[in-house]
Amino acid sequence: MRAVIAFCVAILPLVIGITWNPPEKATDFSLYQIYPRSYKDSDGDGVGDLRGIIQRLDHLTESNVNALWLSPIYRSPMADFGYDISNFTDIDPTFGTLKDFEDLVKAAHDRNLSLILDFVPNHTSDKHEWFQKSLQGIPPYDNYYVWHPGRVENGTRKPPNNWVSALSGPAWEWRDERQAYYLHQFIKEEPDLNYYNPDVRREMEDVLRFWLDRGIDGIRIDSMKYIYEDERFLDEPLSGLTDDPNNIDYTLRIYTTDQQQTYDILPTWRKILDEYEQPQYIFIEVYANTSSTMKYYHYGADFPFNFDLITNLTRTSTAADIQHIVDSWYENMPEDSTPNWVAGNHDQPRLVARLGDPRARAATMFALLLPGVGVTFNGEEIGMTEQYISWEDTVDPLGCTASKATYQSISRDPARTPFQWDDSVSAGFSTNSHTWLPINKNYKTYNLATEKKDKNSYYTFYEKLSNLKKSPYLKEANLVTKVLDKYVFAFARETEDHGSVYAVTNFGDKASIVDLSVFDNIPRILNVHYASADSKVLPWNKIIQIRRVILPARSVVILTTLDAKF
Ligand SMILES: *[C@@H]1O[C@H](CO)[C@@H](O)[C@H](O)[C@H]1NC(C)=O
Ligand SMILES: *[C@@H]1O[C@H](CO)[C@@H](O)[C@H](O)[C@H]1NC(C)=O
Ligand SMILES: *[C@@H]1O[C@H](CO)[C@@H](O)[C@H](O)[C@H]1NC(C)=O
Ligand SMILES: *[C@@H]1O[C@H](CO)[C@@H](O)[C@H](O)[C@H]1NC(C)=O
Ligand SMILES: *[C@@H]1O[C@H](CO)[C@@H](O)[C@H](O)[C@H]1NC(C)=O
Ligand SMILES: CC(=O)N[C@H]1CO[C@H](CO)[C@@H](O)[C@@H]1O
Ligand SMILES: [Ca+2]
Ligand SMILES: [Ca+2]
Repeated sequence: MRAVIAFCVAILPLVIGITWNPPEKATDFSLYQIYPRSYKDSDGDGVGDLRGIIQRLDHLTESNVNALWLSPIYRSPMADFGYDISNFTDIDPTFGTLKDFEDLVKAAHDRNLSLILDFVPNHTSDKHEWFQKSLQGIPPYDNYYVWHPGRVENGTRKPPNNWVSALSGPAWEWRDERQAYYLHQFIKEEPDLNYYNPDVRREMEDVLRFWLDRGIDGIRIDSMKYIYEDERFLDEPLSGLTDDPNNIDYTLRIYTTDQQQTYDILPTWRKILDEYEQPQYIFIEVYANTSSTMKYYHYGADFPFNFDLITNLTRTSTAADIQHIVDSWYENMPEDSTPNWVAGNHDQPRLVARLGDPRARAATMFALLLPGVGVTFNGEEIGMTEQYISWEDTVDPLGCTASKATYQSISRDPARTPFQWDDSVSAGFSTNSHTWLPINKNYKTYNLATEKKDKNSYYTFYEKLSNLKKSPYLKEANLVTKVLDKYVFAFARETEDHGSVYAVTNFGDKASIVDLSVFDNIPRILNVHYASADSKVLPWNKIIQIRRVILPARSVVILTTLDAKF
């Protein structure tokens, strides 16, 4: 009987990956987001503060961070934990004083760390003096916000149109004092400023100068796409996704987001920043489609944040999906500009909760080894997971406006729990055993001090990546991306004279054997710089043949050429 020979041929989509060369003056550094309430509490009240940040700047230096971005520290009633600002030129007492801030700027600069502030131009707190005066119709504040008398239908007064807040519910709130509605694109305690009013634009320019005079190195602009609204106040077309007029997805936001005036205001801010000697960065927070996002590069931003690792990378992503995520940014970005990769932030579930470990490590590897600025949200360098927060302990306004049955899928609290420094009281975050959000119960295992001693820990991995990232040779290295198997994606960073690094990840649930010789210029053998999986298969600091590399299920591997200078 003749033997039947079965051929098993893996058919891969024929996708040619990109080769990208960093521009001459490429900006390539590591940016770290601090959520001040949760980084370090210096005075034992259970909430993080500026002195706490100063005490723990060494962690940033050790982690090769170049710039820190602080979520809002301004005076605020904390209805939205600082994004509701009642005084743009003062520090909230929770966080400290202006003197503490000045000390922080100095301490950061002493360590060559740039300090970026969150600039929140779209709205103020309803407790802001401007809004209180606007409410009473006192000039010139009467026109600082977006007021509208609404429309009367069959004798009943109704909001001017069908606009929905970006956090759900109507975007309009009635005030008897003014006999009018005001617009709030976020919570009702956050009335939108009226940017058609030149007085408002001037006030916000003064706010920028106030902080620039105190030595900051740039701004991260919050909720940029919401700044201007169409002045005709027309109904937005319905999306058809839901019949609920209070649902976030009820309308297509063509009159409340991405207005041309929103782009046009950016160069006016750029001009102010450029009046200062030290280089000033502008980063933009925007979740929008590719063309609307990329457009910010042309209006004076260093970059709009790239959230594709958050919005598009999932546990089931294929290698082709991942290659698309990576290639798209470089392909769509204007020439000679700065790419960037954001792995997480305070509005998203924790990276490890989203992807599981070790797929999360792949995302961290992308953020730090792909060319450009890599952004880390505090806690993600130690792989912090999400803590269950009871309904009673929930404080996020988004969670609180939901019901006991639904809050868990909406609340951002689980991703905001205090940083886990060590295994002492409150994970070394505070001397107080009661903290503003509960400490994650797993802190005895997952904390910076313990992880530093464990070669397989998340932090050890992060440290290795950050050491590679800081190398001047890697900053000049090109980028080549490849799909090696259905779930195996790899990219190379190649230099001419200083060696190369190959980053490989298997997102699949099965082991895969791949041939790395699809990379041109690759030598026959490479050093295993790091492997997340079984050390018997890929022992660290051992040499392997590139033609048959075994990648266990869900694994991350970093390989370097023997001549690598990083
Ligand atoms: C903001 O705070 C500063 C410093 O406390 C104060 O001088 C200023 O008047 C305040 N501005 C407003 C609008 O409340
Ligand atoms: C300070 O950091 C910048 C990049 O953030 C780097 O270019 C410069 O060499 C650093 N200076 C020192 C003294 O480390
Ligand atoms: C207003 O009244 C008219 C006539 O009674 C009716 O046809 C219409 O549906 C009403 N509109 C609303 C919005 O209730
Ligand atoms: C992206 O969004 C803008 C503004 O909302 C819209 O004008 C444009 O058509 C969209 N582009 C694509 C490709 O969907
Ligand atoms: C992200 O996913 C959306 C929806 O599937 C898709 O249209 C888009 O091309 C993806 N973007 C990237 C950069 O992968
Ligand atoms: C990522 C981010 O900063 N999101 C903020 C956007 O703005 C709203 C309102 O200011 C905040 O609630 C979000 O936290
Ligand atoms: Ca404190
Ligand atoms: Ca607005």
